[in-house]
Amino acid sequence: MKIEIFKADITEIQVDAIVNAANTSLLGGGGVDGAIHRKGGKAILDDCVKIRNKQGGCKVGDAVITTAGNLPAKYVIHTVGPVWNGDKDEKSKLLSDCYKNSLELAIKNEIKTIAFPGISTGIYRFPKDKAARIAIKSVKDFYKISEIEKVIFVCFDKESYEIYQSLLES
Ligand code: AR6
Repeated sequence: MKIEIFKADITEIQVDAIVNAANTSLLGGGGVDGAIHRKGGKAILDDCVKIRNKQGGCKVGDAVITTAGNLPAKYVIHTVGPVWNGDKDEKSKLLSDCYKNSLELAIKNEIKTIAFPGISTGIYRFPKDKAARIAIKSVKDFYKISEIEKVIFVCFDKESYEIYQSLLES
């Protein structure tokens, strides 16, 4: 498995699956979620509604998969990160679950290349440095990671990009 870091807009990345930092309703929102639904079009929301009707949304730490609609990726994996409130252990475990459950779903769908945004590091206020450490460790330690060819950490801002760069270099 190869790890890459991009400073980019995740909606423009051509991989088998991009991951969305969604909320439990799966009905869209701001941040990266808003961008994915806006650019991907209605097909993504239609799939989300079907999932809601079947299982009633998505729990924090869980992941679901939909079409990527008009985006260059084939699928969107929607995961729901925790809202940071300073309760380190519980929130860190839930954030790690987001990465693990997204990868599990990727493997089930024969996805070989996957791009993650910094889940929870925007509106949900998870500290960027802590979140990046959890993201990298969760991916590297994932028990079936050899089945994935490439993981891209997509950073939207320079600060996040530099954090990932220094963590991956060390
Ligand atoms: N490409 C890549 N990264 C992005 C993009 C983009 N186009 N846009 C934002 N980011 P956030 P959260 C980065 O707030 O904290 C929504 O309303 C952003 O800089 O999107 O998990 C949902 O519906 C940040 O580093 O997600 C939920 O209600 C990271 O993506 C809530 O926000 C995550 O920021 C989820 O909050």
